[in-house]
Amino acid sequence: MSSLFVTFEGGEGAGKSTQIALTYDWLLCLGYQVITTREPGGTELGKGIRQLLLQSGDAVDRAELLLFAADRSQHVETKIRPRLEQGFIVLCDRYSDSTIAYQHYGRGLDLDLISSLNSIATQGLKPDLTLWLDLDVNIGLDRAKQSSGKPDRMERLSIEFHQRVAQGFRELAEKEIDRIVRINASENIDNIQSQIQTILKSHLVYR
Ligand code: Z5A
Repeated sequence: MSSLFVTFEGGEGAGKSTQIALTYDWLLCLGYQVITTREPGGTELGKGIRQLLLQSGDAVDRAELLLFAADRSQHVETKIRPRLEQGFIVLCDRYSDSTIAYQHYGRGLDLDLISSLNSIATQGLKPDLTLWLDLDVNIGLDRAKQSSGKPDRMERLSIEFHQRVAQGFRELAEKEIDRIVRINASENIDNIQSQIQTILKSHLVYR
């Protein structure tokens, strides 16, 4: 059985975790070997980095960028790549597109710098498929607030910041049409899952 690396991207509260869990159950029922993971926080080291990133308030923009890169580096080398080599389907909640959307479009850090760090951290590992859950920023932030209660450090940023992030995902999807597929995330949970299964079926069949 061949491996597949699928990333889920989008703004806050877009429904990534919900859809990853449903996709995992569906693929397991079909008999695939599958794991779910996330960034930041997909490894033991990453859990500590996630805590630093989302709960402490004092990382400057470049420190934040380096922490995301450190998390990804550990994640790719110790978890994602080994599972892919074993033939697993890896479903990952956020990956390098998030760094471009949040740290470049959102924070305004230099794109070349981010691309270099992404290359170092991923060692060239790109997703086979990226599902971009596209949802109005206000709806997503409301959902995230309702589900998590206290907003984390990123959720507390201005609406303008989150609008720039959304623009980042739009532009990335326009540039990488072969990899990034837009999902209409304003539909209900079942309809979104059907969209995802339809797209994934073609990838599973043609690999
Ligand atoms: N970040 C970064 O800046 N740079 C990077 O390189 C990386 C990340 C990798 C990670 O936070 C933060 O790090 C993130 C980007 C930044 N910024 N923030 N905040 P996280 O992992 O804690 O948060 P998240 O990725 O944004 O996930 P989330 O807020 O938990 O949202 P979600 O996973 O997309 O949504 P959900 O949990 O599935 O759903 C949210 C709620 O909506 C929940 O109550 C659901 O039941 C409900 N829901 C889901 N789908 C629907 C539909 N279709 N209709 C109605 N309600 C729904």
